[in-house]
Amino acid sequence: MAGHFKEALKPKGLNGSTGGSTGCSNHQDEWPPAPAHFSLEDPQVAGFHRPTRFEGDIGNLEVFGEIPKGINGTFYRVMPEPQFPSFTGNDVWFNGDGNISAFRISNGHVDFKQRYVRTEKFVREAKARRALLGKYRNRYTDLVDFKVRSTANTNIVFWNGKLLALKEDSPPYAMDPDTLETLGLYDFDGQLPCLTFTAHPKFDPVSREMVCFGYEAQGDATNDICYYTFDKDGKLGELVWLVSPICGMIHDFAVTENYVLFPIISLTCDLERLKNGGEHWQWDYSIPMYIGVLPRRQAKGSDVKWFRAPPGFAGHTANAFEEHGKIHLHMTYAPDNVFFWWPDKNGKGPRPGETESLLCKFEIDYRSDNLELGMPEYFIKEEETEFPRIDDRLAMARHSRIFVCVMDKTAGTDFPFILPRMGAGYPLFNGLASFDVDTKEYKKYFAGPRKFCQECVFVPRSPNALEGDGYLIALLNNYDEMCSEMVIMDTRTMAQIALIKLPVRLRAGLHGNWVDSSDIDGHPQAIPVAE
Ligand code: V55
Ligand code: FE
Repeated sequence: MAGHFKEALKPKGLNGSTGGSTGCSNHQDEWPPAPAHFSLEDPQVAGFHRPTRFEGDIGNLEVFGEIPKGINGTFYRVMPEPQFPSFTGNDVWFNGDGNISAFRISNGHVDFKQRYVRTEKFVREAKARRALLGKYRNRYTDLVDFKVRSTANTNIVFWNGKLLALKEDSPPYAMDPDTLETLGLYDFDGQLPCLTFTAHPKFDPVSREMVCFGYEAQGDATNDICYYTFDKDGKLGELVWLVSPICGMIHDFAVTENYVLFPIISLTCDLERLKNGGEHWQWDYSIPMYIGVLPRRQAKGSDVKWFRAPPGFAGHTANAFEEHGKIHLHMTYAPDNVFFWWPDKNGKGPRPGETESLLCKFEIDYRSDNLELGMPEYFIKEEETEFPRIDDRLAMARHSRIFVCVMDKTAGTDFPFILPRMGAGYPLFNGLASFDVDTKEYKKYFAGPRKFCQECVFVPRSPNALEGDGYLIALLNNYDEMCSEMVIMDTRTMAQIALIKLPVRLRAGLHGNWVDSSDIDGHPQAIPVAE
């Protein structure tokens, strides 16, 4: 499996190494030296992004304002935070080790706990006291053979009494939801049908199924997509193998009552490039934005239809549902490559932060022979929005409210103050917004002039509250204090009702989820669709 690029780098006798046994000579002098420190020059690990690598418990966080007594549950979130400095020179922020935060809220109090996921990478590197895993999703740049390369750094979801820490290139890692102890790699009791598991599984609030997929599902650079589901008892349900038109990144997806949708990002992978030590992804301006649509139940791989939208970046999905015979897909879409650090084959791409993700709607008729979707309808045009969330009780059904991170450049952010303090800082948002797709009401919350905002989670005011009536919880980066805060807002007003101060800095995270103590299986019950 190891390529010549890796063989040339591989030393013998490294702690925990399974390499060296292949009979290659000792290339100790070619061993990439382990940087002793996180470089002060590298923006990926500077300022607010400097890893603290904190693990521990802090009880009774300081609460300013009042947390409603009705909020009872845990906010879990994950951030990539490298345990050791990379030896690859330009590590991307997506490649750090997954560090899981849990904020347990009850009776107006917040207890905080944080633990790294004990991935194979984390454990072997801790033992070696240095980085061993090389570039993002390029095993040929590793210093040892890893069975699983997961960094477990993208999402943390509740399933069957466990937390699953997710990276889309690998199976999940399971964790104890109370202690955050890593239980180990999780293959669903031997049922996992392929090599990968998405970082964005969807939870059906009616059937209680988890709807999943993996891409590059038969290994690096393969075009195979595996669509699969687990029922509420943890048993494998649907299982369909499909072939993608390109080996592109499928980061998020969407599910309706009867369909599964796979939007493909125009970043493609090439095995030769990997073997030569290159990047996993390269942008391709010639590729349309594909959206694969597959019937959700009892489908064959050949039932998939690949719809095409104009070239653009498929961001996160808010939700999808069916109405009047059409599939409505609400997601973010950007005109250019949001992941600018993976440019095209000529090095062409937008400058950092130049292209903006916008919330929009695609309407798709699965039965149509016309596969060209045309431009989506934009919901909000005036400013960048990403990390859309809905009231999860309406997942796969008709929702009206979308909660989203927003960058309102006119809101009063003190950019000259923040920019030198933030380190590599994408994505950047200075507030949250609520958008109603029916009334078009757009209400914003601004975090403050020296704060940025991370993805939110929605907490219903009560189990049978109306759609979207409740609270939002999100982390803020406070650049005055170089510390993190957690904000709780009321969705009726989009105003802050409590601010919880952390004595530590939590870097940019990816995704998180709310587990309410009233949930029977970690997920909310469906509520009737509003008229
Ligand atoms: C994303 C994040 C990832 C990744 C692929 O936000 C896509 C998108 C944190 O890792 O590996
Ligand atoms: Fe994501």
